[in-house]
Formats: sequence, structure tokens, C-alpha cells
Amino acid sequence: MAGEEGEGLKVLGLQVSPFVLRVCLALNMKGVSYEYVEEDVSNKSELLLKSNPVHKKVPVLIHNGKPICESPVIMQYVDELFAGRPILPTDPYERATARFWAAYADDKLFPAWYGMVKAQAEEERAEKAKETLAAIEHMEVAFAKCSGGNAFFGGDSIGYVDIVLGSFLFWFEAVRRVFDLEIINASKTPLLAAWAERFVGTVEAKEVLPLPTADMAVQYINKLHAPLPPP
Ligand SMILES: N[C@@H](CCC(=O)N[C@@H](CS)C(=O)NCC(=O)O)C(=O)O
Repeated sequence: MAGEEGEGLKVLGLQVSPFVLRVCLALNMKGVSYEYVEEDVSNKSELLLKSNPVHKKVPVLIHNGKPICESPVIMQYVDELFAGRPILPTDPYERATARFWAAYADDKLFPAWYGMVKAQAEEERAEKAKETLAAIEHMEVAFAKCSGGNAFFGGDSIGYVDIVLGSFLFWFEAVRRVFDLEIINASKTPLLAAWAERFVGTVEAKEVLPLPTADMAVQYINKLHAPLPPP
């Protein structure tokens, strides 16, 4: 078991990545410090390629020289490694439910909203927007069930599903600004709208370093849709 000071912890990241933010939030929640190294994903470092030879993606957590890849795996590793408030619920049924909804956010919600961000044609964007709104409605129902009337998916304080969905929020704001779509909407998903406000106000979310912003995500979207330079 590692010490609480998190010795030998390095995060290979990309500031605009929601998957990287999850890892930083999980480490923050446990109160451990870590070294953050920003990757240039268009020119990946030897360390990244060596640490994640299968996917070649960030985040990677390197703990005492050993790499751990894929954000859900990293979050669970961090939860098992460090004492303190658990990230996943301790009750096996609640744990399974939290894993289910986190996987749903990754497998359905993420491809829908990111598909919207990437879409070049209006028709495709409208289709992906529809899928995004359908997926978020499921998350609204999930919130009612998981929170049991408390402030967060995790109960009184943030947990696994809060971190997973909460890490998308700065991107949702960017989507609102660029495409005029409110993914979380006070009239259609009121529980999530109130949750999102509470989430961004938590110490863990406010103090995460490096803090990604909606401006960065907007810049990313604009770059993606910038006209090609003349040949
Ligand atoms: N399933 C992965 C997704 C990670 C991912 O998609 N990372 C992106 C940044 S958001 C990346 O490294 N992209 C670089 C590439 O695809 O070459 C996780 O949960 O960690």
C-alpha cells in the first residue's frame, strides 16, 4: 500500500481530455499529490508509447514506474490504493450500479456528444444531438436512483459516477456555446442541472490541477472545424 503522500505518482495527460480530468479528480478526492505531465498527442512521447503501447492514449498513471491505463481502471486503482473516502460505493450492489452507469456514460453518452462535436454535416450533428439527449435522460433517471435523494450520485459527497459525468461538464458548456445545445437542461433534466451546479462547486472540482475550461474545449472544436488552408 502506498503512502498517502502518493509518492512516485505521475499522470500523463492532456488538459482538454475529460478522461484525464477523471484521474486528476480521483487523486484529488483522495488528497494525494502527483506530478502532471502534459502530452502532445500529435507527437506522443516515448514515455507514453512505452507506458500505453496498446491504446497509445492518455491518461496513464505511472505509479513507482508501473503504468496503469484506461481512466475507469485508473480510478479503481486509485480507490483501492489510497485510504480515505471511497470513490466506488462499498455495498456490492451499489458498486455494480455505479459501474453500470459509468460504463453507460462512456459507451453511449460520450460517443453521442463527441460525435456531435466532430460531425461535419448538419444532418449527422442533429442525429448525434438526439442520441445525446436520449442518453442524458437515462442519466437523469440514474441520478434519482443512485443518489437516493442526496446531493450526488455517490450520496452526500462525490463518487465514481459523479467523477465520470462531472468530467464531461466543461465540454457540455462548450457544446452549448458552439452548437447552442443544452445537454443538461433545467426543464428537461432538472435533477442533473442542480447536481451539475453542486458538482462544480465541490472542493475536488474547484481545486483540480490543471483545471480544464470550456474555453479550451471551444478552441478545440473551432480548430476541428477550421477551413483547410489553401494547398
Ligand atoms: N477509454 C480511454 C479513452 C482515452 C482517450 O480517448 N484519450 C484521448 C484524449 S481524450 C487520447 O489520448 N487521444 C489520442 C489518440 O487517440 O491518439 C480512457 O477512458 O482512458
